[in-house]
Amino acid sequence: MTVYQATASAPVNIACIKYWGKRDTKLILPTNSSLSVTLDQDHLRSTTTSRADPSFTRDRLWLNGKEDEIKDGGRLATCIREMKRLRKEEVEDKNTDEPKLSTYSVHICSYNNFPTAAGLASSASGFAALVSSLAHLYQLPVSASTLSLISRQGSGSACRSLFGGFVAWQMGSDPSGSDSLAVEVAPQSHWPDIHALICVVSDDKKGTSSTSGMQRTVETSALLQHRINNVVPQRMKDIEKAILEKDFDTFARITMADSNQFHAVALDTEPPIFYMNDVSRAIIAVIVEYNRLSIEAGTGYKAAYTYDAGPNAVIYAPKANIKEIVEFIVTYFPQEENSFKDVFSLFGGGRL
Ligand code: 2P0
Repeated sequence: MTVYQATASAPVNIACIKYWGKRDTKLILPTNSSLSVTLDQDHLRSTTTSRADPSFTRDRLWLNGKEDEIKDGGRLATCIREMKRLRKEEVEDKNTDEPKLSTYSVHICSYNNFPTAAGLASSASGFAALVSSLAHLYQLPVSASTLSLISRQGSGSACRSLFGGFVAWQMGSDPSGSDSLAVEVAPQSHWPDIHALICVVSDDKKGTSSTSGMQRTVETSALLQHRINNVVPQRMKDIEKAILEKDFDTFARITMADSNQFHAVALDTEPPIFYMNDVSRAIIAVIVEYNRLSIEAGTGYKAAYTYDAGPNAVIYAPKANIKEIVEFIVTYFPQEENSFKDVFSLFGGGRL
């Protein structure tokens, strides 16, 4: 008997230009393009195994060993349905000898190998790994950008985790979502000197989920309209150029400015949303001072901070600066309650 089973994994990504707001909540079409760095480390990944079998009576999913409901019309159901559609159209309709896997139910098991204490969003790596494993199972002859159209419908940021290195999610303009997809800006090998340091400030569950928070921002923030119309389009061009030219000063300036503006639009939401805490803000002050001293000495920017929908800092820096940054962070923020729980070094480094 043939066993139809495949395993794939996908890493976490951290945005430099933030996605915040949808113009279509069902198809998950964003109000602006975004750009991220995929953290290429073995210990921050989701790994998913999918199996199709004619004896299965319904689609089922287990997350970290616990069964999760696949709600009708929900994001998981949409991704599975769309992958089965691709299997039928791209494989079974073209070669009628192929087994009709699109008609079988699937069982899916997914694990995150990073501690939930890291406070990192798992939906991006999770949906990217799910779509990758089904693509292997179904032997789909399609590109990562095509798969990104489907992982996007699981979680917006998941479309960017299908590529390594520097990745853009082009917002697109078609109401069907057919051009809202991820593309590679540059592979990690283009600029391997950039490292990322994750400083876990708090592992508390965040108060406002990204999904509901961003739609409140769309509905109530005037500043968001300025951001999506007048700011992000130019920033996308400028940061792509900076990445291609390995211009760290520009990369750092844009990354920090976009983190600041994302948190400003969160604050401009009614009622306001606060994701950073006092420790987050103190880390910003330290990085700003570190850069100021370096700029005054004529050596340019040394590090860039960015914060997602939570208080944890991600610091991008050239490899040569990482040791120094870790040293002063540990000095300023000794490991204690309400301070760092952990510091991770990514892009070749491991846990410090
Ligand atoms: C990002 N975030 O670009 C931004 C920055 C959070 C802050 O993508 O509703 O979990 O599943 O599409 O992808 C978080 O949004 O939201 C996010 P859904 P998602 O990384």
